[in-house]
Amino acid sequence: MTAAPSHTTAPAGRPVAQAVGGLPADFRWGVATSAYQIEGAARADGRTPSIWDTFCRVPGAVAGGENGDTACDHYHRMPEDVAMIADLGVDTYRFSLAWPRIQPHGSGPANARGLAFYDRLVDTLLERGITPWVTLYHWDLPQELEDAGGWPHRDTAHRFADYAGLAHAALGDRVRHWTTLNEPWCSAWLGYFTGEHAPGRRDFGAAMHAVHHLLLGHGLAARRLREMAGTPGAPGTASAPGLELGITLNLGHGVPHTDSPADVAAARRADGMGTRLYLDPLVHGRYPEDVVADLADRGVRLPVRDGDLAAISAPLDVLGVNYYSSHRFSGTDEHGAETDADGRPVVRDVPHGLPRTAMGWEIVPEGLTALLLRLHRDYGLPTVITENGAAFDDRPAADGSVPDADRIAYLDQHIRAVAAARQAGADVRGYFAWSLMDNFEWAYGYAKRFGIVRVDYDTQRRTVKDSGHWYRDTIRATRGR
Ligand code: IFM
Repeated sequence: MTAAPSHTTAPAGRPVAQAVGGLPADFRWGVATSAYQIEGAARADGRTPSIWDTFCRVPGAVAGGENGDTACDHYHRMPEDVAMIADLGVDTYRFSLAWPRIQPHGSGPANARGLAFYDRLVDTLLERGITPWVTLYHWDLPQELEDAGGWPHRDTAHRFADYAGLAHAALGDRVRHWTTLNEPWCSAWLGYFTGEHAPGRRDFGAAMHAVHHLLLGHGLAARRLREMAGTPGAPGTASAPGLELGITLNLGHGVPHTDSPADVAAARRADGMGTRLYLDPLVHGRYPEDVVADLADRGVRLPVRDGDLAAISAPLDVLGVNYYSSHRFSGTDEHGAETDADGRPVVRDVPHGLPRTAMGWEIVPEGLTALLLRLHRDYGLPTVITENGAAFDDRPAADGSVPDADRIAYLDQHIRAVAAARQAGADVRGYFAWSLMDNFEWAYGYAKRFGIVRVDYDTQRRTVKDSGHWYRDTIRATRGR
C-alpha cells in the first residue's frame, strides 16, 4: 500500500481533488463531532458534571491534566461554526447531545435552557440546508447516574430511554436522523474494564454487564423514538419516513496473522468481543454462543432478562460505522506461549508494518472495503461511515495555511475504499469525516488533532486545513458540480 494521495498540486500549492468514481449523486457527505469534545461551557445553563468532567480531574487520567471545560467553545460560537460547516459543502452534520445539559440529574424533567442550545443549532443547520444527524450518547453519562451504578446497573438503560424521549420531544419535529449510542465498545471496555476512559473502572464483569445494558438502553430508546415518531416498526420492517434510526459501532477488519489454529482462534475471539457481541444481538437477536462460552470461562454471565433481546433487536434503518484501522491477530505471545500470566488465551495484535497516524494506528484503507463487504454479508444493513479520519501533527505554514498532505492521503484512500465496497455490492450510503475541527481527544487531551479545520486553542481561531479545502472540492467533484 502506498501513502501517496491521488491528488495533484495546484500552482498555488494547494492539493486539487479529483472525483471519486462509483459514488452516486445522492451519496451523503458529512462532518462529525461530539458534545464533550467541542462544546465547552461545562457549567452553563444548568449543565451538571458528566463522568468525563469527573474523570478529567483524576490525576494522570488525561494527558496534560486537560479537560473539556472550554474545548472549542462551540457552545458560544455555534453560528460561526455552522457557517463554516456550510462552506465545506457537506450536506449533513453529525453531532451529539450532552445528556447532562438536557437532563442534568439523569432522570426527571428536561432542562429547557440546555435544550434551547440544540434547538438553535438544529434551526441554524436547517436554515443553511444542512441535515442534522443527532447522536444521543457519545460517552457523557451524567455523573449522578454513574454514582447510582452507571452502565453496569440495569436502571441506566431505562434512564437512557427516558432521556431519548425528552430529546425527541424537543427536536423530533425537525430531526429525522437519530443514532442512539456512539461506540458502546468504548463505553464498556475502556470505561469499565481497562479504565482508560471515564469512569475509569477496572472490572471485567462490570464491563460485560455494561455491554448488555448499553444495548438494552439502545433498544428501549429505539422503541421510544419509534413510538414518538408514530412508527412502531413491526419486526423486520424499516421505519416510516419520519425517522431514520441507527446505532454507531467502532469496527475494523480483523484477520488471523497466520492460519495456525491459535491465530485463527485469536482472530475469532477478537471478532467476538469487538464486533459480534454487539451486532449479533442487534441484528439477529442473540448473543454469539462462542463469546458467551468465553465469558463463562471467566465467570461472567450476561444479565439478560426475558424480552431484552427482542428490545435490542428492534429493526434498524442504518448501521453507523466508525473506521480507523484494522488488525491481525496472533494467539501466541512473542515467546510462543498460548496463554498469558492469568492462564487466559493470548490475543495479540501483530502490526502489518504499515504507516501510522499520530495515534499510532496503522493506516489500512483496504480493511474498510473488507469490513463493509463483511457487514453486508453477515448483517445486511445499509451503512453510513459515521466517522473516519486521522490525527497528524500538522502545523500552520508561514502564509497561515495548514498543509496536511498526510490527512488528505488518508481521507482519499478511505473514500476510495468506500467506493470500492459499493462497487462490490455493499450498501454504503454516506461518509462523515472525523472530525469537523480539532478537539478534545479524550485521554489524549488536545495533543491529537483530527480536524479538517485547525483550532488555535489560545484564540479559538478556526483555520480550514488543506484537507478541509480538499474535502469540499472532492464532494463537489464527485457530485459532478
Ligand atoms: O475522537 C474519537 C471519537 O470521539 C469517537 N471515535 C474515535 C475518535 C478518534 O479517537
